[in-house]
Amino acid sequence: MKRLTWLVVPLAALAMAACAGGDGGDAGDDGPEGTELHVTAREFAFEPSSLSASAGEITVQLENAGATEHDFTVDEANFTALAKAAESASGTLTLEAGTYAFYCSIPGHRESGMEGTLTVS
Ligand SMILES: [Cu+2]
Repeated sequence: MKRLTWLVVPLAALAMAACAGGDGGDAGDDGPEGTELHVTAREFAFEPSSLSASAGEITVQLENAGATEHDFTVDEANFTALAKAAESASGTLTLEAGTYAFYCSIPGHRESGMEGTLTVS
């Protein structure tokens, strides 16, 4: 009897540890992390110009591949991430489901083509 107990207890502990690990992984996937978007800016366009994200926290990684500074602006979130030439910037904004315009707010850039659409669902 004693031998059986020694065997069963460690097995039960292992099984519980495996379960806990699985649950933790699921929680992470479901989402407090939110969406991470990677966008490249140059004269005068964003790549890609069409983005999609899950509602909630959205992290924007802006890479400026251009020769002058550019930013990534979403008016509804009061958000701007500004990157100098050949540098990058990041920031986090929160959005509900909907369709939003993003653009570069440097004068003249949006008019030259630096705008796109962010779809949040
Ligand atoms: Cu720009």
